[in-house]
Amino acid sequence: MNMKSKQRASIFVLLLAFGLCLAALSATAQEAKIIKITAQRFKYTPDEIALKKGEPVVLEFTSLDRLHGFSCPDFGIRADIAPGKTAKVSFTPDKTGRFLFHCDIFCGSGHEDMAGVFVVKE
Ligand SMILES: [Cu+2]
Repeated sequence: MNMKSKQRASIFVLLLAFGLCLAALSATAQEAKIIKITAQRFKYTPDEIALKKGEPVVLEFTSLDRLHGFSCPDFGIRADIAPGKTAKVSFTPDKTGRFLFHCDIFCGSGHEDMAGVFVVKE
């Protein structure tokens, strides 16, 4: 090997090592689980959602009719769910139990019944 090809070879090895490090890093970062939820007068589907304590999730809300809200005071999270848009809410449950969520934007008679529950287990 001449000088130039030696240099090229060492650059190649460096890039390869760098790439392997990046791959290892992204594999260890915990992937957030995506949960799709639809909102419509006057329910969420699904309305009971099983979660694991410490496991990050992304809730992806879409509305099938009009503007709704999502609020879960126990985890301090909320969102507007507007038709034609996806509302994303990221969180990691840090406690176990049953935690209610509800619609916090008045959407008609029946609005008070628009609710669901997170069931968080160890
Ligand atoms: Cu509502």
